[in-house]
Amino acid sequence: MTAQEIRDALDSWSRLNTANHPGISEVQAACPHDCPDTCAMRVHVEGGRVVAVKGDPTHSLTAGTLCTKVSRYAERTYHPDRLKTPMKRVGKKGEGKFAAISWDEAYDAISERLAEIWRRDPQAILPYSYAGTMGQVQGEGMAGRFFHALGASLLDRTICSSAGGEGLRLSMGASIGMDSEAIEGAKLILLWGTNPVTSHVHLWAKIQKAKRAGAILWAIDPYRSDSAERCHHHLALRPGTDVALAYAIAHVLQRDGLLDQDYIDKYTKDAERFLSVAAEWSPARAAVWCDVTEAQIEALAMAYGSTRPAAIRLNYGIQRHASGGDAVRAVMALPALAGHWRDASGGAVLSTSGWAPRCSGVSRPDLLGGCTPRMINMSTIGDALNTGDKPLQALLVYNSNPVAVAPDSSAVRRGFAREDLFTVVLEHFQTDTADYADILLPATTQLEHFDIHSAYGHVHVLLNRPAIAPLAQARSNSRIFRELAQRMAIRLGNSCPALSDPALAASDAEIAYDAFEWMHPAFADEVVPQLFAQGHTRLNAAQGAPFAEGGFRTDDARFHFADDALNESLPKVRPNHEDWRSSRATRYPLQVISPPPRHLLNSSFGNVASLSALNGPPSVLIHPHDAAARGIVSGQAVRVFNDRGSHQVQAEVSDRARLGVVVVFSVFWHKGTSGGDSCNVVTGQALTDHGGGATFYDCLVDVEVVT
Ligand SMILES: Nc1nc2c(c(=O)[nH]1)N[C@H]1C(S)=C(S)[C@@H](COP(=O)(O)OP(=O)(O)OC[C@H]3O[C@@H](n4cnc5c(=O)[nH]c(N)nc54)[C@H](O)[C@@H]3O)O[C@H]1N2
Ligand SMILES: Nc1nc2c(c(=O)[nH]1)N[C@H]1C(S)=C(S)[C@@H](COP(=O)(O)OP(=O)(O)OC[C@H]3O[C@@H](n4cnc5c(=O)[nH]c(N)nc54)[C@H](O)[C@@H]3O)O[C@H]1N2
Ligand SMILES: [Mo]
Repeated sequence: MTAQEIRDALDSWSRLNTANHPGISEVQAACPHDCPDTCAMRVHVEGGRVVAVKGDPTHSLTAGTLCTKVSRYAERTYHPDRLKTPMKRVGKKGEGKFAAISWDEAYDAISERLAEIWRRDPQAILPYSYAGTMGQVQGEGMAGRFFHALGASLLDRTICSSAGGEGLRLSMGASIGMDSEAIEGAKLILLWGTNPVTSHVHLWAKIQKAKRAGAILWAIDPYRSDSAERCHHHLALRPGTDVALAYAIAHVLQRDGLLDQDYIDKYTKDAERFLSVAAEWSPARAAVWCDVTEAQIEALAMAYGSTRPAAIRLNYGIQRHASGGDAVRAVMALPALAGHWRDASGGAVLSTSGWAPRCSGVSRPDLLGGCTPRMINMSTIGDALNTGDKPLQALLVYNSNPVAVAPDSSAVRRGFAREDLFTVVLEHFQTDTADYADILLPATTQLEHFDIHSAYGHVHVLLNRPAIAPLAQARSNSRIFRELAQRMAIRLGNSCPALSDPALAASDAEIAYDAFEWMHPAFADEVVPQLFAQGHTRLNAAQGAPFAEGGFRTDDARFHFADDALNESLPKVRPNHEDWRSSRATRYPLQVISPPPRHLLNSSFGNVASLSALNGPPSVLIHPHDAAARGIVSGQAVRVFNDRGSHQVQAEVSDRARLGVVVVFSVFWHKGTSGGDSCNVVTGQALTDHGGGATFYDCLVDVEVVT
């Protein structure tokens, strides 16, 4: 298709057209959530109202079914608590008392205050956003243009995947890996720091297919997750010790002659340096470090060195610790040593996002006009709001709920409570963060706006056509930032000419066009026509065994075991920030991890009643010995606490938790818990080794009965 044909097709997809279809109609959509599956959806509309949201049977991963959460998307959309009008704060910060105002009043109030702050210092303004929607249009498409035109401080979006992303960049050159769907042909599958039954549920169907065909499944996870429970083997290592385990596997491969020397010589760089460190990490030594048995490591390494095809599915759970980036580098090294990249169903994958030819220019960094604003790490927003000699004065939050999801909630709340901070929140609901807004704006959901998506757990691109008109007075993020740009341009005039750039008036379809390199080979042949014909398409990428002959995105196309630009060029075994053998552990002897429960999506479904019923109340899994030592029995109310805070939950005594490690599920809204504090009151703001990532699962606590 020509560029003009693509633009026209996007324009047509961006329009609501159910009005043309009397009676029941089916609208093609994409799931917006932050999940590797990025499902294709069919939205059933009857008389202008959505009656059902279903999985698209023609999309290979979605295969006609949605997860329980998103099949309730209509319930979430029509929820009585949806924000209906713009509102301004009338109570104290955090109290959550608001009065309705008109859109004009809201824009006036925001533009007046932002202009005043901007005149003193544009960098006193900060966007705060993450992946409430992963769409290119409602994500940074227009919002990024707005903040770049203003020259606002930049947000380093580190809260989820930046350590792993940097680990991939250092070793593979980009966020690429095997096609996750090819896992169904593997004979050995390592689920390493991932719980697909919960957090990547459509992949589970592929894994089951492999299992039925004889594949052996290993889970490498500190607790017996729903996925680990269904594996043949489970290695319950201490959180944050994966680098040592990977070195020990490499140790056995080398010791037992299981290396693919031909692959190493032709397609990798610095393997001998990696292997010389591995030589020091015998299974016996790693067993002590990881707190597992030597026999388990030997068995895992032997299986890995002698089974083909062998696939490793990692996910971001592995990298929320001090060594998160190095854990990813060390695990990705294993298929390069054993030559598993030669097989279409072998290799490893953390993210597939780099296969999609996305344009980073969609948010128009060129509008900065050459200036380089400071970068603020979203994972330390607590510190950023409370310290520093040039304090932030304005925060615009969209697609995120930082008061609940960012680490060290007490610091975050203290920052948000600052009387001199001007906070605007774009939301569907009055979340914990919305409670602190000065101006709260009602945003549209995926059923009410247009978007285009690529994915991080498969290699498809998907369209989302709006199914219904915006509810009440909701407006899409893109529209809100477009309109705010106009207001700001009037106020600031010639002092901020970038606000009058045509990029800030672009339609949603034009933003979608700008989001991808449409002439890239990944879009060749029938890929683009198919996108517009059925609403989703598989890219020409990651076919077969993409790294069978190198082809990594590093400068020399080889896999890199080391990087000499770093202080520590090889992956390093280091203790956690909050190490279980440290003096801090005498006060707080238990490690805590806080992975997602099945029926929450970060904090996004925190208020959907039918899902809350399925999740049950916030709980902690604690090993019977750790429970007995504290006089804890199942069903009791307990406190999970440290010097940063205390989170009240219900105890579930179970050997699904290993000794010394408790599991609290997250992220519940603070105000949805019995004590008013959710799990991030205990997590800290220390960062990962690479990528400045959050270290949610690197945390020491103790647990006691609530008396
Ligand atoms: N239902 C549901 N699905 C989701 C989400 C959700 O909230 N709910 N969140 C989505 C998002 S944003 C993301 S990033 C992905 C996350 O997807 P995953 O990374 O799969 O999710 P997590 O549950 O964070 O981590 C997976 C597993 O890693 C384990 N783990 C923790 N620490 C370690 C460690 O040090 N080493 C090893 N080997 N394992 C460890 C945890 O116990 C957990 O079982 O899921 C997405 N999908
Ligand atoms: N303790 C602990 N904390 C964690 C994690 C953990 O495992 N443990 N996981 C971390 C991870 S992996 C992640 S990714 C982060 C996630 O953190 P966030 O990205 O903040 O995700 P959500 O909590 O789902 O909040 C997204 C918000 O965006 C809103 N939203 C959705 N669509 C739109 C839209 O179109 N417009 C607007 N304006 N708003 C919209 C939703 O209503 C929701 O309130 O949390 C992190 N926090
Ligand atoms: Mo995430």
